[in-house]
Amino acid sequence: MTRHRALFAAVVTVAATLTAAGPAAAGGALPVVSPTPQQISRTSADVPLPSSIALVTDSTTDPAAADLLTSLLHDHGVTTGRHGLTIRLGSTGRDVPEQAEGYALSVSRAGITIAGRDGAGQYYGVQTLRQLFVRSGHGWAVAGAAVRDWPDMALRGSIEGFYGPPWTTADRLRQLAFLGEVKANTYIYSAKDDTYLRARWRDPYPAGELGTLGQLVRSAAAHHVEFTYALSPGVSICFSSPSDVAAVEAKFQSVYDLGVRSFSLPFDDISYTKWNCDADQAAFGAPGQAAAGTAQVSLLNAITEKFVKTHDGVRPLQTVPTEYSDLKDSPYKTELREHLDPSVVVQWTGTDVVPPSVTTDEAAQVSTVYGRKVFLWDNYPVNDYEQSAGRLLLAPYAGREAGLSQYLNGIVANPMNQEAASEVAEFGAADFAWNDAGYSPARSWPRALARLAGGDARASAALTVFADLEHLAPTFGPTPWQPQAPVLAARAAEFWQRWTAGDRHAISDLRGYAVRIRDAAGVIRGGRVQSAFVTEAGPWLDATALWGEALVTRLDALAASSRGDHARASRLTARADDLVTRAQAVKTGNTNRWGVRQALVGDGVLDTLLVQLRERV
Ligand code: GDL
Repeated sequence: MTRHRALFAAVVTVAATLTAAGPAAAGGALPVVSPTPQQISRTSADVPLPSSIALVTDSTTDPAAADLLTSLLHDHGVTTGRHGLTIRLGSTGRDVPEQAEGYALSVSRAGITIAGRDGAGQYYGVQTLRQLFVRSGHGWAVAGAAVRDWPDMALRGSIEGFYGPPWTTADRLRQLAFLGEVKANTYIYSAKDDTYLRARWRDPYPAGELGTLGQLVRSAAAHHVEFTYALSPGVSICFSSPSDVAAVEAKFQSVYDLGVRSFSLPFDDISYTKWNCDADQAAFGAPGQAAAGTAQVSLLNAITEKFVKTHDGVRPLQTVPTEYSDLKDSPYKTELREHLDPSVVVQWTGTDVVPPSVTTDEAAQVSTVYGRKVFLWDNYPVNDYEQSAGRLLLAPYAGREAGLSQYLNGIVANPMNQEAASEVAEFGAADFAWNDAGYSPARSWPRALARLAGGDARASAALTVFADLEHLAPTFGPTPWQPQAPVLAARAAEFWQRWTAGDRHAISDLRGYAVRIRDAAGVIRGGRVQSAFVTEAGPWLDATALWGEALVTRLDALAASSRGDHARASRLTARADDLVTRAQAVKTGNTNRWGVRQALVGDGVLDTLLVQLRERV
């Protein structure tokens, strides 16, 4: 049993409350399920999957859940008919949790039952069943288990809220499917450089754009994801102008007609202490923080009254206040606290735009300041700011305190311009938002990487080596909140300790890891890793191969010089110098706000190690 399996089994034991039978019952440890279920236990041996099963549905069965179940069964060579093992899918059944989106799942020789509190619950029950399939001879079986599960936070997912090239339609479709897979229910469409959302917010969509949006909205629904449409009028709106208020309504109406039922009016990153029209001075007084609060509240409350409450099925309006990254009370926040309709959901990024951590104390304080639970806009793994230039952010989702679900109504991660690479951190964010008490970065991160590797163990190991070199998580200041290359840094420290003590075998141990760095790109490219990730990470993979080869060569030079073969040592040193020059010359594509930069790999650790090794040759 691997270490993380062992840890997981321990959690399962604690969480198991369903039956007297624990994980030790027939069948052994259960497969890992992500997000970590609230309650899961082994109840019987694995149930062999016959070639045909009887799928029992009723009027409560959710169509998206039924579609997912049918395709899951077909993918495992099973046809659905009237005979065979019974699978029931619906919203009726014993043991269904009270919580929205909850579900109960049981697998035994008597049949499989998935009962959801609602349609989403059924869908999530199927997503769990998907992870209980295990190989059995030439066919498949399903692990005998009982699960009762529900999310701790009501809103979970991502906000496409970064600057720079927005995601493509293919990126967004991939993201929506991913969110459904990790039981996340929210995608907020708020790309800063999408001209119809911000710069030209008043302009109606051309037919082609509407068609594409409609496709996204349908795809979101098929994955039980709420497509939240975020219009940012703050750059030019005249708050007191009835025609501008009507323009917001018209824009919302145009996407309501496509099926959108969740809306946001973000006011982040605007100048709020000047008016965009003279009329606002007359309506709200001299510009300033309090006046800005009054003006924004007037729009948010008007849209709540005139649009949200008059349209069937529309969720509470969301907003991002202009002051979104601190805890201090202010005249602006006082306006929001005292006058904003209580139904409006307020977003907050933490104690900074990119905070080093988010604690329950902070979340409790901010809910006092805004007079409501807030919705965390989590600026990780976004990489649109200077400190993140040249980087992929592949470290675990970490630094968020267990217990936040009591104070937040949800978390959305703001991702990178690279969609597939963002799924590593987003996987952790979804896991945390589902079950914050059961969350551990050390358990969740390897699962995120294994998922990206398509279950390919070799590729997963290579991705782990690569992600260590893309581990630095910057803040807006000089100090990162997650360090660069912690595994390589620890290996380098151990190497120097042994080297200084005169242990020459230290070279071959570090060389083994250097070979893994050198070969990681080839293994990732040759394995079952998600192809979009391989494309996005291309420059970083190219650079990693060169840096790895440089490290191998430097270690060979050191070995040669310690044997007294100085001619070979100096040949290898020259070769390593050339590899370093070539590695430093690898540039990112122009796919970020920061444009073309050096593709950074293990910077501060790998380059330092190479310099230190050169000095010893
Ligand atoms: C911000 C912006 C966001 C950007 C992020 C990181 C919020 C609410 N707004 O301030 O669009 O991606 O910083 O640069 O975070």
